[in-house]
Amino acid sequence: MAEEKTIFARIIDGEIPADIVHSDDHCIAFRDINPQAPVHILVIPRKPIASLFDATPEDRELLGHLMLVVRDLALKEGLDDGFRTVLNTGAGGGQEVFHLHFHLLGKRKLTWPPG
Ligand code: DGP
Repeated sequence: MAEEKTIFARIIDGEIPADIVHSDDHCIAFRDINPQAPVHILVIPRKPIASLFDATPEDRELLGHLMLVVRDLALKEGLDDGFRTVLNTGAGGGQEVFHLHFHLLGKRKLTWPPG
């Protein structure tokens, strides 16, 4: 039986609308539907990697690309003062959508440790 498509795969395929702020051959980025900060963007690979557990050495370049897109978007959003990047992995790590994604959060004071 075919695996059910995640909500993020459906956004990539244009089946569900999203506020897309970046798109290239390897990834897209869009604003989180439930923002936890004034800037809250998700950067996701087009390749359906379920979580960081599922990444392989083959994904090395792709993961690096995602990080640089996070950086570029942070600067574009004016987060010169700093920002937070979160990668929730697995249910125990707070992951809800099983399509790997980086959260980019900024424009509010971010405390540590996180909740
Ligand atoms: P995580 O818990 O790390 O798996 O984060 C999933 C995030 O995805 C969560 O912050 C809410 C966001 N999200 C879930 N469904 C949608 C959607 O349909 N559209 C958008 N833009 N964001 C979504």
